[in-house]
Amino acid sequence: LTSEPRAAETVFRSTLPDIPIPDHLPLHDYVFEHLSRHRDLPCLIDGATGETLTYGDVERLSRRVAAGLRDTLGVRAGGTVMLLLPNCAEFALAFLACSRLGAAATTANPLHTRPEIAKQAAASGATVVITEPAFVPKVHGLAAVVATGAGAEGCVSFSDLLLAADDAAALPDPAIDVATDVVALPYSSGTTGLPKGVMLTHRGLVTSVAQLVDGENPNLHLRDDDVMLCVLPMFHVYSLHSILLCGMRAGAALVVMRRFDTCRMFELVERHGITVLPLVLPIAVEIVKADDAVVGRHDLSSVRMVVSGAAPMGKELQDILRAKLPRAVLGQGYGMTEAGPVLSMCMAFAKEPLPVKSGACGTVVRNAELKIIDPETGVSLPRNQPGEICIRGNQIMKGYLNNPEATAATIDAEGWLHTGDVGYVDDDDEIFIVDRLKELIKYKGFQVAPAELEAMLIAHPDIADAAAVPMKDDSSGEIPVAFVVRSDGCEITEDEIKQYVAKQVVYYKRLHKVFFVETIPKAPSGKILRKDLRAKLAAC
Ligand code: 4UU
Repeated sequence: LTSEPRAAETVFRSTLPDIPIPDHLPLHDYVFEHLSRHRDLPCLIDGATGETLTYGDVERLSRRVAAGLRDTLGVRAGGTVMLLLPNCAEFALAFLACSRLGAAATTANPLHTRPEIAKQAAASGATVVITEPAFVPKVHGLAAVVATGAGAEGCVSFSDLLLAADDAAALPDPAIDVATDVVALPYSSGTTGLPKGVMLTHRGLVTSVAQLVDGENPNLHLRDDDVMLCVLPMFHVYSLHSILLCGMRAGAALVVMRRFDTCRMFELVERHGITVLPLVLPIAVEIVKADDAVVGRHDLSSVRMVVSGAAPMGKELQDILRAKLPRAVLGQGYGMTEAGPVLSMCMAFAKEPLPVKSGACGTVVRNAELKIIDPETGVSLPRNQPGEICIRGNQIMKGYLNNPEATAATIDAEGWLHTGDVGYVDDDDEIFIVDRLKELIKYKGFQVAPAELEAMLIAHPDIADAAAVPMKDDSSGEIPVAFVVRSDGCEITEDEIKQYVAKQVVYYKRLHKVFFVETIPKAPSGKILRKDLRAKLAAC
């Protein structure tokens, strides 16, 4: 055997220089590093009530919650707490409290069904679930339960966690190993299979936040006089990272909205002078669809930046949106939970902005390396050639919790994380995503794991085989649909199948269509040929 010398890899880097990034601070200390400057500035503003917590309040209250979780519920370094909350101040306080204790916060959508929650609670090893009274019946018996608001029986009330005196809450800081200790444990199916716990460490998240908002010329230039809308759910990594953590690091005010509503959003923009709007495709679609009369009634001129992410946003939509918000710079960020999460960010958001193209999803973040590989050969590709996007840097996940096989299938021996996204880097270093190799379905930016739907479908006695795939949709990005092979002699209908799935899953995983087929196309290995099914959908 002769060993060929390996061809040099084409590695893409940010057009911005690398910056020093703290590698010794736990996440909460990093977020509050500039507290002396930000103490009296508004941090969390409740969109519904206007109630405001300053940075000083949030720092102090998160200490108390930490003391409460430790003393009342025994949460310690290495422990796990599940946050099952809609957007609210308590989410932020509890997340920071976990960080203080050296515990991990595993986040989930409170609209998940009990079985979905039970699975994550068990797999993550959560000993405490923090939720709202309305969701308590879904979590009863899974772990100790903390409920916000009043009057939830059998629960510790969140307000009791706040009772610790400030001196008792002067916690002896636990020894946190920032390089290895997990602070956030979101769930993601990655490139294949069922949702898995994604271990994001203190250093990982500090790096990822710093890559966007730190340095002389930050890639995402947030200032302490910025007002950011926080309507994207904090339990998803996009909002958790790019709104909550980046916003707080920068000292911005966050206007917290529990549920999206176009008119309410316009009102809040006007009332609080919102300057930064982080969005996903369906919200952009709503803004574009909104009556000009409604838009015209509100002064939206404060908005200077509109960030879109979590799903592709086409050039056309971006152009219409730009016309509606003429004073705002519009661009995309590209993230993936496992990538820590941000891989690339629009350079028009930098302090010293660069021109960008519609449809691009940014330039690779600084202090990181990105390459595009031929999915067949693994060889790295030059500019303008589409291939699988891979990323390397301190920001990427440590791995999947208790799943070394899945970790090894995603992060290779040289430390490259393989995204399962297909894209290319153009002559100006802008990244364009053009396809997806992985199984994922993205409905309104939310992950739907085909394997989860398929396991459910195949468990039905009237179903012999099944495959779940994404179908393109203008307002949701993609919708989950299934190809189903009925068992011999069975007459199960499309509606019965939809109902059967709907009963078991959160709303966004529901099937929108069922196509009955004779067989599911498979490779000799047994792998579903998803490309063939997607092509079939594109043709119909
Ligand atoms: C085309 O969606 C996310 C995280 C998004 C994010 C985070 C911080 C965006 C901006 C930001 O600042 O994570 P997941 O794990 O839910 O989904 C990851 C997948 C990607 O692999 C890709 O397929 O979602 C898709 N995706 C995008 N696709 C994410 N962003 C984009 C995008 N264009 N801009």
